[in-house]
Amino acid sequence: MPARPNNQSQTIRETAYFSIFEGGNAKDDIYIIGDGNLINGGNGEDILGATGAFNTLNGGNGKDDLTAMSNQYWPATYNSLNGGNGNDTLRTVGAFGSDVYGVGAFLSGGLGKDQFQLRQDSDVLLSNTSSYGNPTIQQGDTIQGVFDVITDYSAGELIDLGATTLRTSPLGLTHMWPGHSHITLGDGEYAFVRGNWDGDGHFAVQDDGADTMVIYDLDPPNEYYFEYSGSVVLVGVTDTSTVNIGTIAA
Ligand SMILES: [Ca+2]
Ligand SMILES: [Ca+2]
Ligand SMILES: [Ca+2]
Ligand SMILES: [Ca+2]
Repeated sequence: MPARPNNQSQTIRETAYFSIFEGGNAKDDIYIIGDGNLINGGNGEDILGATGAFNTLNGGNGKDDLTAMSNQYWPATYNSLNGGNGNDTLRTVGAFGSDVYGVGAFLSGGLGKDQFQLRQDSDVLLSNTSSYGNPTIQQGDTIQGVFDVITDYSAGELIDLGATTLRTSPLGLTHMWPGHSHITLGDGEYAFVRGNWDGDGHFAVQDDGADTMVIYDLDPPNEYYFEYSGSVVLVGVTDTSTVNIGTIAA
């Protein structure tokens, strides 16, 4: 693409594939629909967004706002959001159909005190046959869904899930058929599950696992026979008392 003045703000709205978009030193506002793009905000407080798959958004220096979002035609999967230096906000929005699994977005806040606003809805289920008949999630179960993944969560960083009630009772399961049990949460509830993430769309429940998953639910109760949920893996986090679930100020 043509060189642009480095110190002038840019607003870019394009559909593109495997293209590179370079922000300059000023505040850039770039939103791309498509796959495989690289968007670099550079210095300044940038607003970067993508719809599609395998896009990489780098906020660079400054307090940036990065979003990966699905729309009605394009799911947003396997995008990477990297805040870089500064206190950044990383966001995801998406809805996925049944039996779809993988990664929504890889989220890395980088240096600074970053915050995360996640609004995913996917078919989060227990995928192993041993789950059938279990009253709740237990060691040895495997969770499958479209997960967001925070790769560098630091203690105290705010995660806004649109659900603020920690579920204290065991998670419920709705048994559809053997090997297909849905995790059920109440409206506005979230819960922690310890285990090991496989690098994609599976999470093995294990009491002494290396990672933590947070499952959350915004759905109105009883609207469907089963409910979808959001889920985020906190890589390398095992002490849930360090996880700050709350609401980002408007
Ligand atoms: Ca910039
Ligand atoms: Ca920036
Ligand atoms: Ca930044
Ligand atoms: Ca940062």
